[in-house]
Amino acid sequence: MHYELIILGGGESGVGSAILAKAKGFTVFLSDSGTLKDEHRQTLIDYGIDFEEGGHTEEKILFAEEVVKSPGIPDTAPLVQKIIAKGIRVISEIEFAGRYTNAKMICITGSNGKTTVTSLIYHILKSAGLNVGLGGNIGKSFARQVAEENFDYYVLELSSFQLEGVYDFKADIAVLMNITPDHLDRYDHNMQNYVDAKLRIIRNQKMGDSFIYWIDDPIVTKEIEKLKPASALYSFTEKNNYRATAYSEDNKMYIQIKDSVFDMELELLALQGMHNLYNSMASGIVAKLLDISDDNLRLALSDFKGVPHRLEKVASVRGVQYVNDSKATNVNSCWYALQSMRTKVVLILGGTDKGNDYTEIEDLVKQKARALIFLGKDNSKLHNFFDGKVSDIEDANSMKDAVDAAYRLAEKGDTVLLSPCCASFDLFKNYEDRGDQFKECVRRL
Ligand code: UMA
Ligand code: ADP
Repeated sequence: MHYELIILGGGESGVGSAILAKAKGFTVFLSDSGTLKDEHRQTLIDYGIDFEEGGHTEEKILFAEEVVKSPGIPDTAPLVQKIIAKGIRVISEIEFAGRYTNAKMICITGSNGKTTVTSLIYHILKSAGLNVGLGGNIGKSFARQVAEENFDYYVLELSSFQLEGVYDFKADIAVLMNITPDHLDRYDHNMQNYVDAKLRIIRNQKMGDSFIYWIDDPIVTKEIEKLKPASALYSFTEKNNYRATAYSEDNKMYIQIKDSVFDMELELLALQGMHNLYNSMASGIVAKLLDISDDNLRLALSDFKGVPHRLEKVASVRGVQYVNDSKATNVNSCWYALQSMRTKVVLILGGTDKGNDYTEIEDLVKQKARALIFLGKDNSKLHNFFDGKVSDIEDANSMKDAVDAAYRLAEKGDTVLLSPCCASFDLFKNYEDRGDQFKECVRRL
């Protein structure tokens, strides 16, 4: 049988794409090199979608008209190279699903802060009564929602992996939080390749569309000069820089937009810390662009519950505060976590290295870290960098060992911070598993 559309990968993204493809009348085949999760296999059977698992059959795949590739599969995978060499277009789920909805697209990317900002914008719009969906790199796949829901707005978190495969897709409102090194292992250790993927968030934007960015980000501002976006530009900063759309002064944040000024006391914001001020500002600009009232915005910025595994306070045990920042999977996010700490810190870090350079956190570690605990299968890179810079350094092979060591090393008034700088896949299923195990071990202390 000849299939028009091939879906590579049968995870959240691939299964969602297959459901949408089937709904739109394509002859579609899903191929997964590994073992499908039971729920995904069952969904494909329920929807009558042809699929294979345990390997990719090239004879089926190399004759497709188009291939929708799951974000976890890199372009360098030999099969993907063969598909490209045959001239078959390889797109992402976002490109595919974007063709079948007229909803207004609010898209968020950045090296850090994506999930927080996406969730906060969603909270603001939903609280204001808009018919809005949440998706992308978070939760239920965008494609599946396009197939089965009828939203007027989508708030989409977009990873660089997803952005790699967008061509005609357009964000009506694009938010780029920041660009710092991440995922360099996937980008040939070439930062510009990663930057280029991120900047695809403004691809196809025209006059009337909006682009929100951090005015102090050296990489993004340089790219803006180079690319000269046609969209209207809006920016944010924690400084009192009136050239920015959102800025702060005298413990208040301001958003000046559409001839009006929104203001709010910083202490009333649900999310605290400098990075979270950026997150509130970016979200606030989106809200004002969509004409959310000041009262609704103020309420939503103050009653947002936050997202687990991001600077999440777990418990205070014998005067020591334990904080779960398991989602800090790169060096920059750990920098912001350390920067927001008011006490001495016992820092638990380590895991799967993504081409990390720890120079960025060196000064903060020297200032604030009482001890470091390296939690990973291979801690040699961490030892090479930090040995001799902090007096107490220990290795741990499990979360229990790490938390026990932290308990021993921390002094009253300290904070034990899990902010690993690394991916979690060496010892844990994912960052949620790592954070959940941390919380469990702390509760058992
Ligand atoms: N697979 C193949 N062939 C290969 C390699 C993998 O078939 O050569 C198969 C695997 O066997 C597996 C499937 O592909 O069954 C997995 O695909 P995937 O890794 O793309 O995972 P999904 O479950 O589809 O989830 C993806 C995103 N995952 C990644 O980008 C790695 C999810 O982001 C996203 O929420 C989901 O799509 C929704 O559409 C997760 C993530 O870790 C949260 N993102 C990265 C991050 O945040 O750092 C970018
Ligand atoms: P992402 O989805 O981009 O990974 P998250 O919102 O999940 O971002 O936050 C991940 C980590 O990054 C958090 O644990 C926090 O320490 C840090 N962080 C959150 N927002 C920002 C920001 N605007 N700038 C820098 N770091 C941030």
